Amino acid sequence: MTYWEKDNECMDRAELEQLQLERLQSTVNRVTTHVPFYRKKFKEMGIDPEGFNSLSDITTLPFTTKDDLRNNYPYGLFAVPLRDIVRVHASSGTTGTATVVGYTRNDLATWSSMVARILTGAGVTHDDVVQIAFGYGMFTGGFGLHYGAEKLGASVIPISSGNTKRQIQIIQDFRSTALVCTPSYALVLADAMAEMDININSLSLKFGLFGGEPWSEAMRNEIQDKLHIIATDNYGLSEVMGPGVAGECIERNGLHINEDHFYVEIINPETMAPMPMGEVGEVVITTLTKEGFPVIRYRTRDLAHLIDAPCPCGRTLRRMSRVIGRTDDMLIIKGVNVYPMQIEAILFDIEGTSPHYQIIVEREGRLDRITVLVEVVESIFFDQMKKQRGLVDHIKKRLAAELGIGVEVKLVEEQSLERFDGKAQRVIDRRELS
Ligand code: DLL
Repeated sequence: MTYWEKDNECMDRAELEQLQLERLQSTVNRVTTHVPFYRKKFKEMGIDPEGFNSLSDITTLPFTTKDDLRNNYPYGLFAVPLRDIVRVHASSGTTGTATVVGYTRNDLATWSSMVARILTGAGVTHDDVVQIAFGYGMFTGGFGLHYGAEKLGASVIPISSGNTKRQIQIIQDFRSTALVCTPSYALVLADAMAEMDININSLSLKFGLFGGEPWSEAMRNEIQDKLHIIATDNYGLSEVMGPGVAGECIERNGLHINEDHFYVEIINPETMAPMPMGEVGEVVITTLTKEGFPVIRYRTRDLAHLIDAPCPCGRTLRRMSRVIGRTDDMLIIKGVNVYPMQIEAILFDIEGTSPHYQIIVEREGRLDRITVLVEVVESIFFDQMKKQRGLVDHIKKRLAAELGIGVEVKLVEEQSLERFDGKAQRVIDRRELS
């Protein structure tokens, strides 16, 4: 069995847009009636919740930001009484007050279906043994993928995150066929297996579904080569649902958005104007069916573009590109915009560097400086200075050509940078401290 909602995943555009419009109308009505925050905002802006005739009217609605969620902590934006909420999740809250989200029973059913669709698109069926190495808890990754995989009928291993040795033993003993975690943790597992001299061909792994953090095409290639799997990207955020918003099919060329449940706009984050099709901007999402915690035009701060071309897999759901960065992790160095992902893509492309790196931003006087720490394979680290210097120069040149600014590069010993079992933290910004 696969989980294939052909009626919804292969609709023609006119039919889909009609469905989106009807669902948008009912969402606008729901928040006007049940969420004082939106009622007040709409009133101030003179918005008539009954006056929605076309999808493009969405641009008249206000945006919702993370600050709005924080200001209404914990339950202020819920659209149903707490007695109808059957699950609560929250973002980690490492950078301020946590944002809290709630799900009704219907929301949980929708969530499972959305994730089951994405697992199916990525190749997983009810014959698979799915090892979920995302954290279970307030983070949406573990539970989100868990219920989707169960819905699909796969055999689910809810191992949760961390404990790399145990993860590997379970992959071997339970013959896991699908691995679900962050892409950076997939590489941690791959490295640990290489260290343990495990023959990858003796494992049953076939698929890897990775998400929760940005990663590059080069990183995908590295994961696929090291683990001998088909690695797909899936995207979501807790404010909107969690995983299940969009995911790649095995074509691996963009993430199909579950457009019958989410309306996605791409805007210019400075002017708020819609971007032309295919151009990169900030992803803005409106939920179309959520009951417990609907959001209108949520500014994700993630940067991506839409892909309009048809996909050979047959799904007509429009795709979004991988997330290439965030409006808030863009570093402005000497006036130039730099995204960590640009640096990653180059490092992965260079022979002799390992996929682990860290970007340190400092201020010297008035000038910002970036230093990229790159782990290199042992043979190079202990090699002659000349070779090391050659590699540093090569990396610097490639980075300067891509970024348009000079960057310091330091080679460090393999395994010397911190590893993460969830989302990797690649950038250390020391500018506030100096
Ligand atoms: O990370 C939900 C999720 C869990 C998605 C597991 C996929 C798999 P949050 O913790 O709220 O939710 O973090 C959301 O993570 O705004 C993006 O910046 C980033 N992110 C999530 N998936 C991807 C991805 C989950 N595939 C934030 N590529 C989002 C790039 C991603 N960034």
